[in-house]
Amino acid sequence: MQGEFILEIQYLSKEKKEPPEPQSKILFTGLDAAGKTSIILALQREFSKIALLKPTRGAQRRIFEFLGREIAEWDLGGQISYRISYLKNPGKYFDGTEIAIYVIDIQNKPRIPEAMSYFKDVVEQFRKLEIEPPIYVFFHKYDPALRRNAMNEFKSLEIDLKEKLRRSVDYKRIYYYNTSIYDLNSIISAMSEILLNLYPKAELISKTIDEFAKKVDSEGVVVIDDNSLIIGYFYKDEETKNLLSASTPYFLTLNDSFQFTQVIPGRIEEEGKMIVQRFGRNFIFKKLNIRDVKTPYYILMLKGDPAINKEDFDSFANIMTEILFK
Ligand SMILES: Nc1nc2c(ncn2[C@@H]2O[C@H](COP(=O)(O)OP(=O)(O)OP(=O)(O)O)[C@@H](O)[C@H]2O)c(=O)[nH]1
Ligand SMILES: [Mg+2]
Repeated sequence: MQGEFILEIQYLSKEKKEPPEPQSKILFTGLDAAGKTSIILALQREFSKIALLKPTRGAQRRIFEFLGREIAEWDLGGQISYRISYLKNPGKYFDGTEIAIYVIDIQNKPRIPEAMSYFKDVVEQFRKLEIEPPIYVFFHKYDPALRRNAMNEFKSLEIDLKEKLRRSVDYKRIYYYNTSIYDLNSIISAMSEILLNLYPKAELISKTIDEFAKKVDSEGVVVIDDNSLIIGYFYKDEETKNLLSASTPYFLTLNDSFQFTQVIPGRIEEEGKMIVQRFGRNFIFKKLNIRDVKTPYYILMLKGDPAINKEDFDSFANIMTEILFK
């Protein structure tokens, strides 16, 4: 009994010595119907919810983990009455923002002046609070059909908007992304890049993945978490990059659908491995066995030979565990 008690104390004091990483606040803001909640749901692959979306009421918060760090995601409903209340109480809504994502519906041209004006208001709040988080402007609803059919028109709108935004505020760190929920990769790569910037170990992860790819003779490797966020990758060339980034969200979705499927009792399956053969190569999708984590990580790789040596794979998973959680 006594032994157990001591163990518990040691456990507690160990916990105390290593406090969890502080929370990072990431703020989604912009006008109503810009697509903020849809972007968040698309990353969670909650597609059925997107179709039924109602305007967000006030500030909705969600906490999720990215590489062991807690991220507090604030989705600020953009209807005018809410916007007024946020601006009246900036300390409550804007303070502590580490990353701001400002979403603009690029298809709704009549509302662009209103979107620019609220952008200025948001920047003004940061200034008042004496914080200077990077602002990522998403030119959203930049749908694939639009890119195909009205490329020139939207390119010039984009250039014009960037120029106007730049001139409207005196603010250093503003970056731009074109996004659409119909091009999931646009959202995944934007959000992954943004969040990886917060993470000092990103480079080490990248190196580890490079080495693993070489060892197992793979043309490309992507490691993804359960929020569809890419935590590291290696691509041999641009073509591999395009092939892997376009297919990543579909492997995740397919994997989701299998999780709800009843498996025949007694049949053992190999850790959810999926192999798709195309273009004379193999896309291999597999769960990564990272110890002691609540949410799963996955790996998608492109290889000529579909076999992977189990030891290489396990040793990669072990190194990743060391980097991520030690
Ligand atoms: N065409 C297109 N429509 C989109 C896209 N993203 C979202 N939408 C649609 O835009 C509408 C508004 O999306 P929401 O995500 O509710 O917008 P919001 O910014 O959260 O709005 P508030 O909660 O009121 O602030 C929905 O009907 C979505 O289906 C996109 O990339 N392309
Ligand atoms: Mg919303």
